[in-house]
Amino acid sequence: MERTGGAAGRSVNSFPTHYLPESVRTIILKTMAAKTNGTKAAPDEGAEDILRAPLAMADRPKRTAPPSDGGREGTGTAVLTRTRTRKPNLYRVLLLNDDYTPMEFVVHVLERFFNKDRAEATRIMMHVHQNGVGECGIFTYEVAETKVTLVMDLARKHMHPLQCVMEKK
Ligand code: TYC
Repeated sequence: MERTGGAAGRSVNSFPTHYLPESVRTIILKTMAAKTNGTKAAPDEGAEDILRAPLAMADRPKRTAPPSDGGREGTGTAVLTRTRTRKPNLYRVLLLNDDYTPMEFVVHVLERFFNKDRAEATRIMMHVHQNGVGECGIFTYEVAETKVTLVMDLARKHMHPLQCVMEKK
């Protein structure tokens, strides 16, 4: 009796890999071909490679829906996939000391744009005043860039020479 979903009589190409990234498909098909013709896949071509696959895999666009011929039944071959997530690059936002920006303005900047309370803002301002540079916070690229722009725009509007910069962590 013919069982649907069985491997018997099915070609390698009937395995539903159309929704997988090219790199995964290649590995699965190589593995299945090796099983079908009785040879062993080379160590660097086997399914384990999916687990060691470069991050580029995750960057490929993922297919959301199979084509209209529908998903075919499985062939008994396990499919190993792993999606990797990347930690975002982080940036320190720094204030630089100068001789002219009023201390109260720097405290205000720290409260307004970096959500510091008065005590913490004063501590950071004094640290910058005494050491030349100090950290306001750590953010992803776009957030850090926005904060630098907001600080610099407000400083220029009030004609203070305050400098705010970001540096990659
Ligand atoms: N040094 C400034 C003053 O004496 C105060 C100041 C602190 C300026 C921190 C900039 O980032 C700064 N008025």
